Amino acid sequence: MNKAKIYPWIFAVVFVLFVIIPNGVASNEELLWTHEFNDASWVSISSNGNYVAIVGNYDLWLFNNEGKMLWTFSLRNHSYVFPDGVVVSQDGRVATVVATSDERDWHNHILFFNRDGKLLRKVVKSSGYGHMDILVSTDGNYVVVNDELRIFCFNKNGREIWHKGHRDDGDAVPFRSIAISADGNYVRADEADNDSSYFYINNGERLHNEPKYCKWIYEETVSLDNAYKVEIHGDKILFFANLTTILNLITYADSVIEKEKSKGFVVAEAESLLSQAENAFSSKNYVKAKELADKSYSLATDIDQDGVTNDEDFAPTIKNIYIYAGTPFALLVLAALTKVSLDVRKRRKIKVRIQKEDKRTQG
Ligand SMILES: [Ca+2]
Repeated sequence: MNKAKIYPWIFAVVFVLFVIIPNGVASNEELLWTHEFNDASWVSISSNGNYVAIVGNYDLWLFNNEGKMLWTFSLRNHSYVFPDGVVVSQDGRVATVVATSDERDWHNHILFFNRDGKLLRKVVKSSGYGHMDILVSTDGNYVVVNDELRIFCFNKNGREIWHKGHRDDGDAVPFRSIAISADGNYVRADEADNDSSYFYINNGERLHNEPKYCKWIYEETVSLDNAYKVEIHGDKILFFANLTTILNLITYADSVIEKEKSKGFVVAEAESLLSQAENAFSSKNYVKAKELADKSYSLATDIDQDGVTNDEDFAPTIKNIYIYAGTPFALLVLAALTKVSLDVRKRRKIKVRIQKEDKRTQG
């Protein structure tokens, strides 16, 4: 075992001896921050763990994972009441379900915000079909909302892509709840008779059977990699880091770096980020440690960061966009040069012809 390989093991042993054992194995969760609210009804964490959205009877808030409030939106000032849920996607977009009422009916509103708290779109659905659930796909590209009889799917900007009514077989068995698969491809609608329906998320087409190997997500209060968790306790929001998970992410990034290195890829930058991640972890800056470990992993597996992993990249150290973009550019230059040279020849020919004709007329 070489030196580089032994360091993470030493790190892990030290961690177990001095961090996990003294705190007890069960308490590998560290409370990173907490925030007190007058009222907080629903909470959501983005799949990457970077954002937390909270909605209460009066306000909507967006926080980052370090507990910094990014913006707030007053529901009360817009006469919205009864929030039914909130979601936040990886890029910090927020969607929430709230209601308004007139003399005749209640109306559900689905509000879509960008990361800066700008209201991008509001969709109004008349009520009478009960409470609404709201979920966002892992990649943040779809927002799915349901009431008892309908499911609506929106794109990330709040444009409706499809909706489905409850299956019309004479028995009104309302939708009880919805779930989205962790891979972000399917929607599951659970019915009151314990039956379920399944749909492709991108077009709403009904599946005949339950897709295999699906992990269903009913609410987002834990980040997808399990590193962060958010909870409501009375008037408080609590944000936890799972130290075992973050340490595993660091160890995993290290093993990936070693693997890529053994294939001959230059991973110096990833190594530097990883040692920064280890330092951040030691100084209890867990958010930074996770961020650096994620970056280090990403850099190790895709050196030029063009989205194609080194193994599949035919030029792993040059962004493919330059190569693809370079080809048409070269063709254009070639075409332009050819045209210039043709023009020059044409002009020369014309010149020669004029000179000949001049000679003839003079002669
Ligand atoms: Ca690449």
